[in-house]
Amino acid sequence: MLSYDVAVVGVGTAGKRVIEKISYKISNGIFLSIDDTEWKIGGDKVKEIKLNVNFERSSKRIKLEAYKASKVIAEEITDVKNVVVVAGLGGIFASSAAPIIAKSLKELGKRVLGVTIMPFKFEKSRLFRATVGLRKMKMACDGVIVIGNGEFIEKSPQTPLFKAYELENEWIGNLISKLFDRENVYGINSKETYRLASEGNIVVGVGVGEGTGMAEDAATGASSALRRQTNFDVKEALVYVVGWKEISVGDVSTIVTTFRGITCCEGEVRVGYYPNNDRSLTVYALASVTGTKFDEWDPIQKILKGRELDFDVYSDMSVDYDLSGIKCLD
Ligand SMILES: Nc1nc2c(ncn2[C@@H]2O[C@H](COP(=O)(O)OP(=O)(O)OP(=O)(O)O)[C@@H](O)[C@H]2O)c(=O)[nH]1
Ligand SMILES: [Mg+2]
Repeated sequence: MLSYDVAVVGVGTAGKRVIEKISYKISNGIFLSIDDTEWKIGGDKVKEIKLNVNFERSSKRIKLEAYKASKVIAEEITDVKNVVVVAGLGGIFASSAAPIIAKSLKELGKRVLGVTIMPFKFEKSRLFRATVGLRKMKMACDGVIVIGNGEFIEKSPQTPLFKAYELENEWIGNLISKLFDRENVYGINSKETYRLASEGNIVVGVGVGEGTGMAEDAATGASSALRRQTNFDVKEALVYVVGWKEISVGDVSTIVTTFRGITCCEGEVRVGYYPNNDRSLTVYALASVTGTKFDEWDPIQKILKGRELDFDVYSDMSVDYDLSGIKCLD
């Protein structure tokens, strides 16, 4: 019987788009998507579960259906210990469903890593819901990685939104595949990722470099993206360097020195290296920080310290459920 390293569950529209990318990049994984839209993911690697919430698309209804769906997911991934739940937060669907799915999978003994995508700052009506959703994900998961849509890429304002998403989804897919890459002898062990992600506030920065200054440029891009997401210095970081196979020891040293200089990181910086045939370098940095700018989108968090809004995820939920409303698309 085949055994898999990881199961990746994409929740909501953004989650569904990202899981499509990931399914082409990770060879030893199981892929599931939970959403309520009809479009079909390309390829045949992703099992799609469509939640039936069209008639009453409320947060409460989505949560109940998500709770039921988590039982279906559990059956699909019985032999897998590591689960990644990917969700774009801020809409109704994933902000409601993803914490429920993460929590029930964790209760079944899975090691759950959340990868949450935060809205652009201009999506004003979504910021509060996204941050509350993030808070729930932190409580539900063993660790959460936060990706800011605005900061993940140094995009030009002229870039069409769908292209920015496309590029970003490609990068998110690459990053997640590196987190579970067990073939590369210079890689970072996924246990390290879980450990760092469980430390509280983890943000991601990415930078790309080409040509002679590629190491410095890529490290500067990733570090500057991190700086924009927090007023605090980086405490500790995992740095994934992907690309140019002839990278030298000097380049790695440049990456670490540049990273430390810009992020003022005094703690450990661990570097994993993932060579390929590109003539460029991409640096993904996962950094642990004391606080992020996303915290400011949720002022209630400061007032209610420790007392949670609407966090009893199973309240009003009957455990005597009926799975017939859940449709798996083939
Ligand atoms: N990186 C990336 N972010 C996306 C994409 N689509 C949406 N987002 C972001 O993710 C957030 C949540 O959006 P959706 O995934 O569309 O929301 P949803 O969970 O499906 O919720 P509903 O709007 O209720 O359907 C948005 O605020 C966007 O910032 C995408 O393809 N890639
Ligand atoms: Mg949607």
